[in-house]
Amino acid sequence: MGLKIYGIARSRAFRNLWTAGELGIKYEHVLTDFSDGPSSCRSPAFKAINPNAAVPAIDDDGFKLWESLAINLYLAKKHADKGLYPKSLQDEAKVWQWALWTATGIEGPIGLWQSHALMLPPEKRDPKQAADAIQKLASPLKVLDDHLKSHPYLIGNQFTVADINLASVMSRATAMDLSAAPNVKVWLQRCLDRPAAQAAAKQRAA
Ligand SMILES: N[C@@H](CCC(=O)N[C@@H](CS)C(=O)NCC(=O)O)C(=O)O
Repeated sequence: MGLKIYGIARSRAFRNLWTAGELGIKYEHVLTDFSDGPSSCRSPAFKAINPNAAVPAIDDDGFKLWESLAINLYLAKKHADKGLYPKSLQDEAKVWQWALWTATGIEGPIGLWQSHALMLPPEKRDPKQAADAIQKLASPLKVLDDHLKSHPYLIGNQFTVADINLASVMSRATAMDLSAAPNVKVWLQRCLDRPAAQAAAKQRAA
């Protein structure tokens, strides 16, 4: 049976496709979208995998999991020999710290900014919402920028799943003015330049 990744690269499944690429593991990509057809994330068949009717989700030999960042943590830990998951308890805790920080403090405002600066049809964009999102991000981005002053990656010198989780959430922020956070800008580009990130981004653009 093996690993199945449900979603499309234009969704948050991008994060898991990137991780699977970094790990070099085999998987089946089950295209699951937002249509009304059988491949919809709202279909009864898919809701048996993720009752939230949202992608991504995985089925790993019968083990079902949803929430994109949790899926990345699971895959990285399962394949810890590939080096994306830290070895020490403290570094592992730091990976959790950054994942929760990403989910609770970064993803919301980044999503709002993306919608109103990049994704919505121009007539539906609200510049005030985009500006509010930038304001909400200022303080956490300063924390991240300070951290990255002395570390090339979130967990010291090692590229880990913590970087994938945060950089994938921030992946469209390359279009944001990051001049107040120069270390974030460099780190984000360093992460997104990785071949596995580029391969997942290519699928997203297709
Ligand atoms: N927190 C969840 C969010 C999942 C989510 O909202 N996914 C979106 C796509 S990126 C979705 O499937 N939305 C359902 C829909 O638009 O019908 C995660 O990170 O996996």
